[in-house]
Amino acid sequence: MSFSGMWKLVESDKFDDYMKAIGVGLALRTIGNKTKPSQEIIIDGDNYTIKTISTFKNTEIKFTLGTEFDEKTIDGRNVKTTPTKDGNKIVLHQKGDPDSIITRELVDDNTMKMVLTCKGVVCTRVYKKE
Ligand code: DKA
Repeated sequence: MSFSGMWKLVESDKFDDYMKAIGVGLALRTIGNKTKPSQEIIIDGDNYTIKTISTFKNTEIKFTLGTEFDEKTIDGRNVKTTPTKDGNKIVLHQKGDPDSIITRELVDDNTMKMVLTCKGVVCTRVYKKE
């Protein structure tokens, strides 16, 4: 079982609330709610590359587990992110305005559950292997 590969969004719950919590305005939320991104995850030891591909924007983050990095989020915030691995979860602690935690959990070979939390809002997004 591995995070490596290409994933496609198939389900999303409370994403609008999450985007509100992180401060995304109505125009961008409307786009965000309609967009079904793909994510490509590439793993080399403790080094991860996550590419998010959508009709709205393509972004890429690169990090090493345990090492804080500067992340520019898809909505344009600059945050300091600490990536860790906890069993079958990759956890990104984003410190910024505001703080947020994003986890990706490998549920089975074909299913990755993403949980995004901010200010008490918990958003769940399910991705399937393409
Ligand atoms: C995802 O990869 C969601 C990532 C969070 C993006 C936050 C703001 C997006 C605004 C369009 O499934």
